[in-house]
Amino acid sequence: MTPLSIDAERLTGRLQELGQIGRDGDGRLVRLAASDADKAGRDLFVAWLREARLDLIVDRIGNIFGIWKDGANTDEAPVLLGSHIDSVIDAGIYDGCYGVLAGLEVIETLKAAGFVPARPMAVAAFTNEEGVRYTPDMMGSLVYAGGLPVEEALTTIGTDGSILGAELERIGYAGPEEPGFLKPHAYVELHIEQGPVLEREGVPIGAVENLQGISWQRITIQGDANHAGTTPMSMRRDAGHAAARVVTFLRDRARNANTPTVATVGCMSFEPNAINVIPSRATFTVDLRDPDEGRLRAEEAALAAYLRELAVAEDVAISVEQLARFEPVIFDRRIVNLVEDAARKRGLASKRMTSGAGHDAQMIARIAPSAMIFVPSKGGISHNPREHTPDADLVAGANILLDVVTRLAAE
Ligand code: HGY
Ligand code: MN
Ligand code: MN
Repeated sequence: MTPLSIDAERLTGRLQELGQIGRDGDGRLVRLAASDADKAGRDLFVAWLREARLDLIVDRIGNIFGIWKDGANTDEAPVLLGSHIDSVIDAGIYDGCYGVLAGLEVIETLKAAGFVPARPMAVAAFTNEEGVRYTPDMMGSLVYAGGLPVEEALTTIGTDGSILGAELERIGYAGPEEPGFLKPHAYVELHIEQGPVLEREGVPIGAVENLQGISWQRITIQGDANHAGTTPMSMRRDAGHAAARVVTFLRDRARNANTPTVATVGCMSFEPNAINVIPSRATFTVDLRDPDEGRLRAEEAALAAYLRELAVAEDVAISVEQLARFEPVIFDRRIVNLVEDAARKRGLASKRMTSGAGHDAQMIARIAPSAMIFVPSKGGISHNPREHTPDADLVAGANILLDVVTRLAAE
């Protein structure tokens, strides 16, 4: 008997359609949390939820839920699918959106096939997974899982000086429901790998068993502005140079460590930012990650020690603000086995792997058995408009999600 399959054209067509929402004047995809572009993407997703005749609920942090109850025992906890539709700057079209639209696709496929689930099913689009405009990342799912009070999250000030709660009100997604209103029986998130492993090994399905720890910091170095031409090198308090030393310290340490540790300085700004003025201030971010909590702590301690030495050596003042800190997460073994089992039954190879990226699943894992399914990323590229996954891989991943969810919904 041919196994049930999702509607490939509908899924890939919607991915392309949503992928056009939130393009800026240069054609870049910039759908930052709670922006007008995010609103437009949310509105399109909500329209598809209504078309699918799902119950629509929005919670106070703007998480959107489409819930399918027909015939199910509504006393039972639902199987939850989902991801996010907010993006980074100049993003690809698959990160997050693939998991949200595949979750909806799975529900629509099961409905059309006359499947009567023993328990309800729901698909969620979580607010502000990327954390680019408001930190921390995975904010909507973190609030949903009880890791951050919603009142505190709503007061978050963005990189543009906006306030998250006011922005959610403005775009019409400050919902009434308390975050955490629905306790999932299980959560499964389908996502592009965003790394090179699956493509390099020619494996179509990743059974994600764990996710690495994340540490985000904002560092401010205060020196002295002075004349670029008249100030001798020995008399400078150059915040720009000190910042550059931190960047090379982090990179050299991570590259030479021979561990999975990764370190990234993604944002940096100088003041007064003038060609002939020695920077008085440098503000930059540090993203440290490692699957091992002990090593991640050691990396944070090494950076702190280096900053203390640097402050003395460069005669500058250095302050640090923690923006996000999440420990590594181990996903639910049973669901990981279901993913491998589903792949085997469809004749697909699968590989157990660690997620290098953060995902909403790491937050929902705090309140329900959770796991993730990866599909290959072309060239391992993501957070980049060249992000791509072939349709055949997108469909294969969605069918594995379909099979896993069918098993979970029937129990
Ligand atoms: O930062 C991350 O790993 C995710 O894309 N928010
Ligand atoms: Mn993502
Ligand atoms: Mn991302």
